[in-house]
Amino acid sequence: MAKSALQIERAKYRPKLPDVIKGDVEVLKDVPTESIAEREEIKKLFPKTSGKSVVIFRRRDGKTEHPAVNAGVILSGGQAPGGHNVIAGLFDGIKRLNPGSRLYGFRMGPKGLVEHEYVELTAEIIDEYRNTGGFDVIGSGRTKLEKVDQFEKGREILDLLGIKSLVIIGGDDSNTNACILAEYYAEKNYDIRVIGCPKTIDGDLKNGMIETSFGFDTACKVYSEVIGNIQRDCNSARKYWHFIKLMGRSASHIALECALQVQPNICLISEEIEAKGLTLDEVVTSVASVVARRAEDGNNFGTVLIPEGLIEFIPAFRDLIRELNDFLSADDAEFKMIKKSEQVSYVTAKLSASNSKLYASLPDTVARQLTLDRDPHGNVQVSLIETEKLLAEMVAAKLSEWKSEGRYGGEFAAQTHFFGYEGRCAAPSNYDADYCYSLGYTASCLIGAGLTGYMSSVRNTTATADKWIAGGVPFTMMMNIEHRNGVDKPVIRKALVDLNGKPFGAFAANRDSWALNTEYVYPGPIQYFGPPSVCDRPTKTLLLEKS
Ligand code: FBP
Repeated sequence: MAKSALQIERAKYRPKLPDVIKGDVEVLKDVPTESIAEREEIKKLFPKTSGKSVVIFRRRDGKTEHPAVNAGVILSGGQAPGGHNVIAGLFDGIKRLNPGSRLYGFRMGPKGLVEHEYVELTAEIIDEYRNTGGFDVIGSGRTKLEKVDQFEKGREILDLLGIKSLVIIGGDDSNTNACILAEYYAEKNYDIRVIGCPKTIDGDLKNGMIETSFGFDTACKVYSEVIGNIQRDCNSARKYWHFIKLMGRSASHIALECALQVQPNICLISEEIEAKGLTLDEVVTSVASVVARRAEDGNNFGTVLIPEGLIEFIPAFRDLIRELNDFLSADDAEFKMIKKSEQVSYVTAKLSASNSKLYASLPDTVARQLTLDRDPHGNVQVSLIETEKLLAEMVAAKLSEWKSEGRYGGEFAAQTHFFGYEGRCAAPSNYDADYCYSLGYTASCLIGAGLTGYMSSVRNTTATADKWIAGGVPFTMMMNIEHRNGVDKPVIRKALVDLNGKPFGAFAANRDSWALNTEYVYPGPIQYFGPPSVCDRPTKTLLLEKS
């Protein structure tokens, strides 16, 4: 396989590990935990896996004999930089437990487990993928593991391969399913344990025990580099407003982190828009007002960052989406029979009066995008909704209205962008390379300790890697009950942007100045070689949260 010069050098990088897991470990257990909400319901639903303690590993001198283990690994959901290093850390970790240990990768996500598609991951394969982006070593997929027959099909292959521990690398939904699987196998007394790893560029799988999900660091750095380049272009040509939508699904963490890195003129934060109960027209008016004020200074250019999930946070849209979700999950077959050209009017007629009015008022493209297939977890695929175009068009319309009233005298030309796939498979930054390798290695320690129902947890990551804390958090501790796909379900709670948190606070304190003055920062590309102050720097979000 041909390789770039950077790939060749980067393959030699040795990810840093926390000191505590460099040798043999002993397990320290804290007090029993409870779920974050709906405690009684969660306890009833997960009698075997709830109530466990948080565990922390401490270094133990000497070498304990450990039998060889066979482990399985699955990459689940969207790609995130560093996944290969999680697998490499897991591989090295189980080999350290016993060189006779073996690792099997299930292909193309949870589907590989159910359909018995797998590969043994040998040292040769692992070495090919160290420190690389992507999930291509085994592929990923969004099959939802939720049915007993899937669990049983999984058990067949796990038994056949002698696999006693399965590691599922995924986001909140995939780890929720990992919890359900762990509970099922424990309840059935099968000799199979399930461990999770926090993955997603969205940054929304975090809490007191999980500092960040892997991939967030690299993806934000890639987007910030490109936004910085656009800002330089825009400050050079001085003729375009760039509307930039950023991946991240519901939460605005990516948009906020990029804003902290590049200091754009505007960054919309969905969680704030929801808290203020703003309408779409109010959002458009706020953007148009900044455009108009900058035009007064002769600055007919600027940047607007838009979180992918914005539309779901505008209260009227949220109600509409909720009704659409329930309606589509109940009447999907009937809906699919309707001719494409008639779908919008069909849906309009089915909705309640207020939702129907809003739906009918939308441009046809956006109305259609709102009814596209949900993902297997019942979420709207927000990446398919072109909010950046919708906003750019609506701001243009508002400005021409103001122009005709003599309230605006500038020039407005918009460019739209959507950044998501550009960053999801980037070569991991040092932070992600180290964090991921440590998460995988920690997962091997959880396997060595015979634990199930835990997510691998590496903390204190703003310190140097030798001081990181490694351990495990019970899945159930992060759970609550939410309304999904028309029913109430136990799920790991998504972390949205905290409007009282320091990252949002730092943004809010500066945004008025960034709006009017041109204070762009140009972060430049990720650096893999050079001073640690540049190469090992975590995200601004994490630094502020830990400050
Ligand atoms: P995960 O939550 O599975 O990590 O996915 C992240 C993500 O990149 C979101 O930001 C985005 O909305 C979604 O995946 C897009 O997924 P797909 O490419 O499968 O449509």
